[in-house]
Amino acid sequence: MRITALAGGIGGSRFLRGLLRAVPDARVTVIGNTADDITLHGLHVSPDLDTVMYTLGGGIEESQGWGREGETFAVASELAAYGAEAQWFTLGDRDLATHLIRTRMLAAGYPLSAVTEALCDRWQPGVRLLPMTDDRVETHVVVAADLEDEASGATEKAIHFQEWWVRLHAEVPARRIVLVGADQAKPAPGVLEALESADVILLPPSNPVVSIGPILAVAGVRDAVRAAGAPVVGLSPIIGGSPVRGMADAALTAIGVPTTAAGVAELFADLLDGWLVDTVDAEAVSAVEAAGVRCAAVPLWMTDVDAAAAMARAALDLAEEVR
Ligand code: GDP
Ligand code: FO1
Ligand code: CA
Repeated sequence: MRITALAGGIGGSRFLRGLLRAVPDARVTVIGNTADDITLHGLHVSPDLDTVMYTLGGGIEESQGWGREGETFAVASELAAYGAEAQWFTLGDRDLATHLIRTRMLAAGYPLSAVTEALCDRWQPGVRLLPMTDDRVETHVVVAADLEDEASGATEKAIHFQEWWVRLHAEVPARRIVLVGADQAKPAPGVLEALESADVILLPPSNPVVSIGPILAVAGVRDAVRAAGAPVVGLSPIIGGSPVRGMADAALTAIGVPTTAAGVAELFADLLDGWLVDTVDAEAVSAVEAAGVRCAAVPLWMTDVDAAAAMARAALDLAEEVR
């Protein structure tokens, strides 16, 4: 069975780990979000691709959900001693090797897709991991200007997603979320083919606005998902009206979508054949089905790999029902 999944970081990779346990023989292609990518100290950092690669490859810091296990921070503390920015975003020593190789290969002219393949040679994640695009796409968040900016007459400013998320903990209201470059970006090699040839397309419980949203915003991708012959099944990242972890509610509020399992289903209603909500959201099933999407309620807490595997089986069962 050929499965193609769209994925952000933690939610996406924990689900994928369950999927591989549930169907070890499946050929899984993952289309990863690169709109979180940021250049720091001259290095190209791809948090979501690395989270998938480390989680599936056995190198993740499990307690945190991102970064390398057994990490040390000698370089970060030396950079801080120089007063080098950005100190709100810490790169660990082990993780730095990944960014050094990625940056060196990009500078030598390799596209991000080729670099990702080379990095995965080491980690053997058990999936084919494709960046959504080889072009630069960055999520920016428009927030109210602070006093310093107002001196120049500006009333608002756009900051990099990571600055809003990591430095400001998404506590400053987002006026708009802008996917810079998405319209011009071309899907990376293999992306459209993986959607066309899939037997099932899955939307894991990733952040709908800043993880799945940017992937679908790459020119042609949303249309390719819609046009694909395979059933498209998603899993709600919202349980009982709150994101299980992280600040997805702040991102949903910014685009005017209610933080509910049904609200997220509506955001993807043009694509979805099936949608899974948690058992506590069983009352949402009829609303989702009224929008023409087959819906079922099953436990959606990824407490361990077995729980994630059970979710993956439920998603594949739903795909069979709607096929
Ligand atoms: P990020 O890029 O690291 O933020 O990760 P993703 O975008 O892939 O996923 C983040 C989202 O995963 C969060 O917004 C949560 O809503 C969702 N999430 C995390 N853990 C769970 C879980 O156990 N169950 C469900 N249903 N969603 C989860
Ligand atoms: N998240 C943080 O909250 N603080 C950090 O210093 C930080 C560093 C970091 C380094 C590499 C990496 O791959 C991820 C890192 N993250 C950090 C996680 C992260 O960037 C965000 O949670 C995601 O991009 C949101 O999806
Ligand atoms: Ca992300």
